Amino acid sequence: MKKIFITLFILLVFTSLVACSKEKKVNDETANADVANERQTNNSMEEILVVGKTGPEIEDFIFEPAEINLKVGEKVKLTLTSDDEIQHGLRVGGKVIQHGESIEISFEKPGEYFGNCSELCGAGHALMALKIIVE
Ligand SMILES: [Cu+2]
Repeated sequence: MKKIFITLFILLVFTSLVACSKEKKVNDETANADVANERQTNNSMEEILVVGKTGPEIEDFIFEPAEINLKVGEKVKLTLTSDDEIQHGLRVGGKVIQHGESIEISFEKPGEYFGNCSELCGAGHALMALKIIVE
């Protein structure tokens, strides 16, 4: 029984460290993000639906897509959605959006940027990451 608690504690510490290290990689200075209402539309801008998902296993906690490829300066609209009863949030580019909200985002420098879930949604919460590769 004691081993189970020790194992769970180590797992909790590990997942927290993973989440913290991913958060630090977000470069707020190069991200140009504007939170926009979902009802606002811009026909010339691609909209990417980011779906928050959970499941019985820790690795089932994901954003879909988990990876987005952008060109330097390319502006896209990310909209967060989920069928889960529990709330997710998406923290990206120094901003946070909730279910049904959108953010317009672009990056001025190539690199890898990370978003993560901003709502404590369950056991795999810390592993929910959105990777944005800018070339
Ligand atoms: Cu979460």
